Amino acid sequence: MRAIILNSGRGTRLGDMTRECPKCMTCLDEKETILSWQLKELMNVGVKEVVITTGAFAEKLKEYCLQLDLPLDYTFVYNEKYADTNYIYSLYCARDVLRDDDCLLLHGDLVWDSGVLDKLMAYPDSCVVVSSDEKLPDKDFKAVVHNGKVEKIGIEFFSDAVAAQPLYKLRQSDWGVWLDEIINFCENGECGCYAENALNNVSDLMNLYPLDVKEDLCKEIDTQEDLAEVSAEWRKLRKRKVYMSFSVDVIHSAHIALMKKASRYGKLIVGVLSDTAVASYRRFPLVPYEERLMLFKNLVEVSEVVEQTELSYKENLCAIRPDFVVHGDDWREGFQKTIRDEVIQILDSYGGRLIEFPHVYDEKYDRLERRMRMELSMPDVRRGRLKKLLSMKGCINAIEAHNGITGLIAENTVVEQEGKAYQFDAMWVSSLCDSTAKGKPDIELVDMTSRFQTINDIMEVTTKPIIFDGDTGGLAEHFVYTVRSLERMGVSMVIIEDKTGLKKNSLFGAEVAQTQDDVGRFCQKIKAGKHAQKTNDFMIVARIESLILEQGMADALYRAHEYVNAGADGIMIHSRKKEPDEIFEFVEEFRKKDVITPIVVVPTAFPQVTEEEFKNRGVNIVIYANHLTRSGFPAMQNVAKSILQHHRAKEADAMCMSIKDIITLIPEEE
Ligand code: SPV
Ligand code: MG
Repeated sequence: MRAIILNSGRGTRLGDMTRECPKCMTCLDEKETILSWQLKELMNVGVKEVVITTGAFAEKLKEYCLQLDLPLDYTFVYNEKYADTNYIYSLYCARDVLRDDDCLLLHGDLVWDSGVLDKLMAYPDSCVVVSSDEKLPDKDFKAVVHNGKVEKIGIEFFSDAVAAQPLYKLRQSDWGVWLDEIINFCENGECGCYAENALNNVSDLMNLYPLDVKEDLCKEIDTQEDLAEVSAEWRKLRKRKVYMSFSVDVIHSAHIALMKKASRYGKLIVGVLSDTAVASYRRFPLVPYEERLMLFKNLVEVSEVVEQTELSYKENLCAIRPDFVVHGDDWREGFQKTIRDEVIQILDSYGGRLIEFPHVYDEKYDRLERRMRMELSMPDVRRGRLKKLLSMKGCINAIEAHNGITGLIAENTVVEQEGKAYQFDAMWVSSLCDSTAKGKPDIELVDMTSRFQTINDIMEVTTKPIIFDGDTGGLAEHFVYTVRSLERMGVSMVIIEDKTGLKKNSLFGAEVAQTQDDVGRFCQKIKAGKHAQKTNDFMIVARIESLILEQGMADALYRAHEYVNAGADGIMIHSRKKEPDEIFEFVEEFRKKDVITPIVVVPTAFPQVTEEEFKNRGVNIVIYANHLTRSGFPAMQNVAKSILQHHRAKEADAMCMSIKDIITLIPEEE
C-alpha cells in the first residue's frame, strides 16, 4: 500500500507560520510537525512508499523528510503550477507513479486519532472518512451517501450529506477510475477545481464507501484557530493511557510492531507478568522478572512498566484505569477467553476500550518458542528449577509420570479458573508406578539402570523438574553413584525412605514385615549423598516412615530433626491414615523448631485435603504419587473386558480415543 500526501498548497491562512516553510511542517508540539507525525503514523500501519506532491518550499520539504530518517521510500512530485492550480493538478503531475497499487490519499494538513487510520486500514473496500457526529461544515467537504455508497464529495452539497475529510483508502481499481477522470479534467484545462469534482463524475463506476468515525478526531488545519484547537485535542489524545501485558522472555519484531501500534493511542504502560504468573500458565520463564522488566523499560514505545502479578488484568486495570487495552486477536478463543471477557467487562465499567490487532503468525516465532522450551529441558536449567519454583510459590505440586505419555500429560495439562491458570509444577517418578508399568512389584526389584531409562523417556519429551523416588537409596556406597547420575541427568530431587532390608510399599503399612533404618546409619547415607553431589541445585529429601510403621509422632519428629542436621534438604512425612490429622500434627510440631526446611507430603490416603490447606499449614510440596497409573489401568482393563465379552471391538470403541486423535496426539518435530 502506497500513500499519497498532497502538500503543494500554500497554506496562506496560517499567516506567518507558512511564510518560510510549507504548512505540513507546522509544529503540533515540541517534537512533531504535522508531516513528521503523519509519516510515522503511515509507517506504523505498514506503509513503505510515500508519494509527496510539492509546491512552494519543495526543496525544504524534501530535505526535511529525508532528515527524519524514517524507513520510507519517497517520491517527490513537484507541481510547478502550484500557485494557480488545485491539487487535482498535483495528482495529474504524479499520475505516472500512482497507478499500480492500492493507495491512501490524504491532505498534508490532516490530523487524526490513530484509531481512525487503523479503522481505515482494516476496512475491506475503498472508503473515505466521514463523521455523522460532526455538524455540516459551511466551507469544507461533505459527502452525499446513497445506498451505502459515496455518490458525491464537495463543499456545495448539503442535503443527504455528512461531513467528510480528505482521507481515503482506495483499492487500485477504484483509484484507476478516479485517476483517469483526473487526467481527463486536467487535459481539458480544468485544473483549478477539486480532484473530487472528477470523482463525482465517475463515482457510479467506483465502490467508495463512507467510513463513519463519529466523534474521533480527523481534521484539517487551515487557520491559526484550527491549529490551536486541533493540536490541543491531538496532545490530549497522546496523554491517554494504553495498557498491554507481556509474559515473553524475548521481545521480537511482532511484539515491537504491536507496541508501536499501541503507543500511537497514548502513553503505553506495559504490565510485565511476574515469574509466578508466567509459570502458572505457560512455562517457566527463562529470563527472570527483573530482566524482563528492564527489556521493556528500555523501549522508546513504552512510557511505564509495572508488575502484573496474575494472569488476570483486574488488579492493574482497576488501579491504572487505562483508556485502552491493546492485545492481539488470538485470545478470543481458548483458555485466555475468560481473561479477555473480564478485561472487556472492567473496561466497560468506566468507558475504556479494548483494541485488538490481527495476530501475526510467523513460523520463526514458533521455532523460537520451541528452542526456548528445549533450553528448559537441558539438565542444568531443568535441575535448578525446582528450587526456584519452591522459593517463588512456597508450595508446589507434582504428579506421577512413568513414561513419555504420562510425562506429556504432566507437562501440558492446564486448567483455567477465575482468571488464574493451574498446571503441575513438577513430576514424580514413583517406584510404585514405575514398577507397576513394568509389571513388577514395588520392592526395589526394578534396577537403577531401568529406572534411569524411565527418567530419560520422560525427559526426552518434557521440560518440567523431576522428583525421583529413590526407594531406600540402597547402600550408602551405592547411593553416592545414584546421586551423581541423577544430578547429571538433570533430576532436581531424590527422596529416600528410612527403611532397610526388603522394602515394601508404604501403603501396606505394618501389615507386612518392614524394617525402619537405624537413625545414625540413615544419617550417614544422607551425608554421603550430600557429599557426592556436585551442584547446589540438587536436593536430597529424607522420608520418614515412623507413622507408617506405627512408631509414633515423637520418633517421627526426632528423626526429622536428625536428618535435617545430617544435611537433608527436606523432609517427607508419610501416612496411610484416611484422616490427615497425624500429618497436620507432625507439620505443626516440626515447624515449631524448623520453619525453613521444606516438608513434602503424599496425600494418597487423605485426598480430601487441598493444596491451599497444606500450604497454610506449612507444607511445601504435595505429590500426587500414583494417580495417572490408577486412572489409566482401569480404563484399559474395561476395554479389554469389553472386547472379550462381545467378541469384537465395536462396544469398546466409544471408550477409546479416535485413531485420528491418537496419531495427531504427539506432533512430529521437524
Ligand atoms: C511411590 O509412589 O512409589 C511412593 C509413595 O513411594 S507411596 O506409594 O505412597 O509409598
Ligand atoms: Mg516408592
